[in-house]
Amino acid sequence: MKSSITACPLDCYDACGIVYDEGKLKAFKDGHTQGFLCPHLNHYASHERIKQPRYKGEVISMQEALTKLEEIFSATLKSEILHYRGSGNFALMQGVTDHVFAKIGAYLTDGSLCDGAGEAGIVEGRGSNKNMPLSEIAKSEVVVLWGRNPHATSSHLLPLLKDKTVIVIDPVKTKIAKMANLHIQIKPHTDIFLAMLLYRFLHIEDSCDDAFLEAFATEHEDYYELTQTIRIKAILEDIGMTLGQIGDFLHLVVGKKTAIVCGVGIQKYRDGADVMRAIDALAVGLGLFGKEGCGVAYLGNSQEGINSPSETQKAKRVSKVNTPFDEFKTVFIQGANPLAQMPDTNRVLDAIEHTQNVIYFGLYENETNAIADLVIPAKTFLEKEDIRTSYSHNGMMVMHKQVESDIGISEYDLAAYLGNAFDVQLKSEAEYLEHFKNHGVVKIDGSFEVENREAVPYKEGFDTDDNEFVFLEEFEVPQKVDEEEFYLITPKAASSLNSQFHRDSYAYLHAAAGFSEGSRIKLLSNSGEAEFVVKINNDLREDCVLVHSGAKEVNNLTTSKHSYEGKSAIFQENFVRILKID
Ligand SMILES: Nc1nc2c(c(=O)[nH]1)N[C@H]1C(S)=C(S)[C@@H](COP(=O)(O)OP(=O)(O)OC[C@H]3O[C@@H](n4cnc5c(=O)[nH]c(N)nc54)[C@H](O)[C@@H]3O)O[C@H]1N2
Ligand SMILES: Nc1nc2c(c(=O)[nH]1)N[C@H]1C(S)=C(S)[C@@H](COP(=O)(O)OP(=O)(O)OC[C@H]3O[C@@H](n4cnc5c(=O)[nH]c(N)nc54)[C@H](O)[C@@H]3O)O[C@H]1N2
Ligand code: SF4
Ligand SMILES: [Mo]
Repeated sequence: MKSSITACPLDCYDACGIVYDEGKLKAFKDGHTQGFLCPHLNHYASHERIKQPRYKGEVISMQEALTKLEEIFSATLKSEILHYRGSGNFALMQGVTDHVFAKIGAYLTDGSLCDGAGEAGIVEGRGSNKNMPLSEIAKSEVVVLWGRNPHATSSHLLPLLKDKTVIVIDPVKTKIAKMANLHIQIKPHTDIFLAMLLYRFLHIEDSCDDAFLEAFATEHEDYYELTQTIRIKAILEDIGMTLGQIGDFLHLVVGKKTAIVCGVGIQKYRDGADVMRAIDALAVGLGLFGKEGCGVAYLGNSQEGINSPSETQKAKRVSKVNTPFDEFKTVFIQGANPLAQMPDTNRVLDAIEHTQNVIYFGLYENETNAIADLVIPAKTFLEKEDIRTSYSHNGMMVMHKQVESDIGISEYDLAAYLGNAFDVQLKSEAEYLEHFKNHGVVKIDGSFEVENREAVPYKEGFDTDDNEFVFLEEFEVPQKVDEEEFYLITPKAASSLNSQFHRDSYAYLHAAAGFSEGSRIKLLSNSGEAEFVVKINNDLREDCVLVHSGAKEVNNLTTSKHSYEGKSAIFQENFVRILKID
């Protein structure tokens, strides 16, 4: 009998389990999904998708599209082909195409548009990125949401916060900030100061977990000295908080089972790795590692504990942050919308226009397929077999095909077609699925999890050479805005998943910034400019402009420079000026 079990494919912390019931998507009652999905999946069927392939604007059949694809590849030196893959669908079969591209000698990408800087900071400090899963956050007494907006991006965290002490550190008075026991409405890009000041006062108050420090962080005195280089009064004033709030924070967390739940908001900066590492250091001072219900949750590596069946080790790669599209004759874009989601759109557009063949393989119309020569529709997650893992829990979610459809082609079938055309061996689809599934194990409570992932990592110390935490030894003082400038923050919108679904298009400002609701403004940064309609939101700080990720043209304003560590995009490094248009 056909199984009705699947899972949401989207790039989202929660990776919810789904039951497909006569055309309706219903949430798993058990486990973290807790019986509810979010608006993206509740309205999944209402989003218009690309139904037919096209070449140079003309509708063609799928067979013609595949023949065209083969022709284009045959006419291109394989080292002049780039495979640019995004995260529109997070399930594991997406990666099968990597294998074929690597084997024919095409380029793949490396680097990150997402969490790379933070991850680099974690790895420098701890030697690995092992995440605190949702099931452990459930056991905490205190949850610190540090640059994470659960009502928009991880709603299945919310039921776990019930009856817990909640602290929010966010420049925006988010919904969760309004409900929290303590909200620090921090100035953007100043979290490193806050984390270091908290460590310093933890030490001054003699509240560090000394046994933990002696066992796994013996360089702590040097780190304390580093924290002493910060001028307390001036910095507190600058970042928008009081000494009282430092005291309140420590009072709420010391001696409590605490989860510090970080989001990507803290690390969209060139020193994003250091910010994350300073937060980790605070957790070390509090002795939060290796204990039940304690730890730091970030975006774990969703593929932790899973060996990739794709042979891509020898593939040549270019960065996915400042990709030199113009150095390639043929660019194959899969599950991504680089013309909206990569930084510095003007640069991307200019580079991609110098590419002879742009091929887009995806679900929706957007600014990238608008400039593509060949458009190949994909199958939705309901129309193909797949399996997925998560970056916030350890579950492995089997995704069975639910419906037959004439529209689109699956990633496996497209990879198999190319493999056949260019002599690349592929395993059967069932073998790939089995390969992934073999990394899972059924737990005592009946849940299916990735086998080699620990619920409570770092019990025996860190994964560094000597099992000790490696503290920051220096840090960069972040740049400050001029009086005429604003911080540009670009968090996720509740209504869209980056550039999929309902994309928000406003620039949000505090009323005190002096612009009226509905007026048109131009934002200017040293990367470019973009026009928006103003919405007033007094939950923002007066020195911030908020434009959601996925809003059209927001990335005209962002730089394609990399973070110092982690080869990551730094979407919030630019400041903006505002010009009134009408
Ligand atoms: N609805 C929805 N859900 C999503 C997504 C989506 O687009 N829409 N995208 C998915 C993806 S790809 C990802 S990576 C995750 C990311 O999800 P989150 O980690 O929640 O990331 P963001 O929404 O970018 O930022 C979170 C919070 O950081 C705050 N912030 C911004 N700058 C700073 C700062 O300098 N310091 C501090 N302390 N906070 C700051 C923002 O105001 C925001 O409230 O969400 C996933 N889930
Ligand atoms: N300014 C700013 N820019 C940002 C961010 C930010 O916070 N601020 N966030 C960044 C982050 S965290 C991320 S992760 C990136 C995300 O950026 P992208 O990886 O580009 O993700 P999406 O915008 O979700 O676009 C994904 C595309 O995937 C396609 N797709 C969906 N499902 C499938 C499928 O099953 N198969 C195939 N072949 N295609 C499919 C859809 O057509 C969609 O257009 O954006 C980054 N850009
Ligand atoms: S919360 Fe995330 S995983 Fe769950 S249905 Fe929504 S987008 Fe999918
Ligand atoms: Mo992301």
